[in-house]
Amino acid sequence: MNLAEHLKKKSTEEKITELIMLFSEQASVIRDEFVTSRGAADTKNVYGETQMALDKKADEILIDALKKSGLVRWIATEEQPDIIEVEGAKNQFGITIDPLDGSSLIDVNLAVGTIVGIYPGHVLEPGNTMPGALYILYGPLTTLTYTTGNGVHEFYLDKDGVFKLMEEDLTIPDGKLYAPGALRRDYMPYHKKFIEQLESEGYKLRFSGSFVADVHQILHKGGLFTYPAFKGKETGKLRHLFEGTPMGKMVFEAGGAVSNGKGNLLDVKPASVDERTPIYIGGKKEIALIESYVKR
Ligand code: AFP
Repeated sequence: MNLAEHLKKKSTEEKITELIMLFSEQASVIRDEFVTSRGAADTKNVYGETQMALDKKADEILIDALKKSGLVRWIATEEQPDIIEVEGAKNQFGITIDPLDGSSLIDVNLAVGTIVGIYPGHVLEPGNTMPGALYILYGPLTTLTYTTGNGVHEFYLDKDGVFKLMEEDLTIPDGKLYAPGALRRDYMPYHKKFIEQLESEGYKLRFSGSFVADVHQILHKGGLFTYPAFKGKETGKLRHLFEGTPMGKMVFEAGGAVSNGKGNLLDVKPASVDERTPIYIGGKKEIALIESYVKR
């Protein structure tokens, strides 16, 4: 079954179907750029990070496609300083995009991905208002995983450029992997104790430097990804809107949870488009454990 047939089978609203299909059509276009747009672009994004040529290219491809389609009113991307408002848009949707998460891994040929959050209107709203989210992972296979609140479903791009069903109704299993961001020497005391407990229980380390790829692995194998608050940076590193809430929505819909350490990240309304957040994402058991450490 292909993606279009699956969206139909799940009785997905027409406007959301169009949007998911539009993103799916950009996957091959972005993938082709991996060969042609290699290297750094010599510019910095709003966070002061060096942009890779591919970061910029993927950003352009997605913004152009969305603007032409008129399917959304608001576009926020990690590479743009301001939210774009599309004049004459057919729908009121707001979209958040991390065009290429993990892009510093492109030059060493590890998996990176595109992360998309869909909002009913403006994007500065809590993640629990999202009707859907998706991510495209460029690994040995190119895969697209989506949710519209009716299960989490994964597809692979076949040789004819069509996304075919790989796994339906994904649920996060019990597992013992942990992917811990930040330097150990900068851990907060509660976080240090939490990580030590996971280690004493035999959790195995898996951290690639690509959030989307690491969370994808946790979604399939269980456990937890974290990029916590750390000494000198109480807000953590990852972006609430571009990384936290869309991947949080995916994991939540697969039976897991996402937290900023104090509570459900999906309940938090971000104050600005570039807001960062501490993040814990994975199995419910692990999320309950860190929240209990933070309270102690
Ligand atoms: P890039 O997109 O700039 O490579 O950043 C990736 C990222 O935001 C996230 O995908 C990783 O989990 C995290 O940064 C890795 O951060 P460290 O380099 O501090 O481990």
